[in-house]
Formats: sequence, C-alpha cells, structure tokens
Amino acid sequence: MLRTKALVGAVSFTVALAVPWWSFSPATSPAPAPAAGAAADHGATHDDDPSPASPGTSAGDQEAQDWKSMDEMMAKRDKSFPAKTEGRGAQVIKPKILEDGTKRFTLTAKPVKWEVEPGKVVDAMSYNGMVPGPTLRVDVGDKVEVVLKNKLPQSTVIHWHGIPIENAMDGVANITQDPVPPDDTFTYKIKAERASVGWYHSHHNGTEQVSNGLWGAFLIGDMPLPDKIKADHEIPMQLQDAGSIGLSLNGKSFPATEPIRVRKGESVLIHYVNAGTMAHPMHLHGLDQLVVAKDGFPLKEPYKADTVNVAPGERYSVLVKADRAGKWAFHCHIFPHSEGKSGMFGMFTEMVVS
Ligand SMILES: [Cu+2]
Repeated sequence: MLRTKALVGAVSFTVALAVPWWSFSPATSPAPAPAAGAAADHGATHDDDPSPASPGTSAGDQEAQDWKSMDEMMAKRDKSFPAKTEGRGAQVIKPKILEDGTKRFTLTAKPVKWEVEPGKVVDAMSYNGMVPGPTLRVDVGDKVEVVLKNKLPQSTVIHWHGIPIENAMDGVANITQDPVPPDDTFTYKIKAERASVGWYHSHHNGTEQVSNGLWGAFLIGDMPLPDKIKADHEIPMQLQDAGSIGLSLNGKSFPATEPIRVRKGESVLIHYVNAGTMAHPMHLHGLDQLVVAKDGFPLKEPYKADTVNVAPGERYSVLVKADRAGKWAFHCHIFPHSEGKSGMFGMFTEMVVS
C-alpha cells in the first residue's frame, strides 16, 4: 500500500553530516567568507547586486580575483549540501485512538528557536516544536479530533485547508470561532469524508503566524494514480518564502534542505504545498513531473511538465518516475529564490537517483 511506504520517504532520508563552510577560517581566503548573518539575508528578498571594483586595482585584476573568490565561495557552500541542522519539520505523528475509534492528534502551538540552515537560528512559531508542523495522516471515513493547545504569547486558531468540514470547525478567528487565547485549548472535530491533499494553518494574524511556521500537511486516504501505480515514496514538499522562516523547502533552506534519495526505477509522489506568499515554479532536472492532481483533486488527464508553478495556498501532486540515475537539481526557478553569487540557497534541493 502506498500509505505503508508513505512518508517513509519523508521520514527516512538521511542527512549526511557536513561541516558548515563558515566554520573554516577565512584567513587564507582572498575575500572574507560571509558570516552566518549573511545567510540570514536569504529571506524573501535576496540582494545579488555585483560589488563595485575596489579602487587601486586594475579592472582585470579585480575581475580575476572576483571570479576566483566567487567560485570558491560558491563551491564551499554548494558542496556543504546536505548540511546538518537541529530539528526536522513535517514529521509524521501517530494519533491516540479513542474508545470509539476516533483518531486524536494534539498540536501544541509554541515558540521555537528554529535552525533554518547552519548558523541561521530564527524565532519561529511551531506546532509541537517543528516547522512545518507534524504531518497528519488518516484514512477516508475516520473520525478525527485535533486538540489545539495554545502555548504562544498570542491567540491563535487552526484552519483546515482543502478538507471538507462543518462550518463551526473551519477555524477562522472571529468568523467561525473565537480566537483561542494563550494557555487555552480548542478541539476540532473532523470527519474524513474523502481522499484529500490538505493542509492546516493558523487563520489568526496569518501574515505573522503562518509565515513564521504555523502550518503543516494533512493527508487523507490514498491518491489514485494513473495505471494504478503504487508510489514507492510519498513526500509533501512544503514551500515557504516569508516571515522568520524565509525561502525554504519543508522548513529548511539550502544547504540544509533534504535530498530526495531514491533507487532507479522507483516512483515518487510529491505533494507541493505552498504556505508562502509568492508563486514558485518548481523545476526538476532530468526527470518528468506527471501532474496527477490539483489541490488534491485527481486530474482526468494528467499532464507532463518540467516546471510546475505553485501559487500560495495551492497544492499540486506530481508523480516522478526515477528512470535516470544522477543527482538532479530540484529548485524554484526564480533564481533570486534559489541561486546567487554566493551559491545555492533557499529553495534548492536534489533528487538523487542511484
Ligand atoms: Cu520561488
């Protein structure tokens, strides 16, 4: 079954130990290596303006030194992938099964220091201490309860995006419920009516709360795939570009993004979830993306693409047949979101087929 392997991919990819490049002394470097703070500049905007030539050197010398130091800086950063960081987002959590079979999840909203990439630790808002929040997975027909415990210093609520639900449970502050104040709780009751690629997020002070980490994936049932293919891996790829988290895939920025490691011939089902504020054209090198669903609704006629543009709030589900070995770049094709003069950053990872 898809689900048994489900998210195995999402939870089992190993992240190799790598020494952050900025831990090396820059003393022998022709140009000072950017400090960790420079990485923090990789937010929603990225300044890639070329530096002016220094006075006192010929243009030729300056250029030679510039391209060498630029290449050196890029190589250190790019080759530090996949870099180790504290914390891992989107982990699958198991529900408590109540006597009547109801599956109960607990999501505790609380502040967390989140390491987006090596040396860049930000003040984030989290569910259960991770960004994105835990991945919730249930079957069609399940009765589900989600207990929200608010340990934030401000009120919050949870909205269930793309999940059919009773209005009173829709989780929009002051529209369907009162905001849940600090140290209070609220229990959402959800009947899992149909297969869904949903997600959940705050709908109270969303500009700050969602951008700073209060969202997660909520998958119901199995997505029917063309030719009854069973995917070997199923991976939510959650996009963010704003707030304290900034440009990231599943809560991490390159070089701390997670590579997708698969065997040649395997099928990978990827659910893009855009929790950010901009559209991101997600481009995979070397392997076709077969778009099989939009917002969890299976397409009657799936289509192939090499770049899939995912607007805020949208989900696209793509099936990738890993039929060519290699390290395939996988990134947002807006280069100011993924690649600049200090190397790769933000929304960049690899699909490694071996
Ligand atoms: Cu982008």
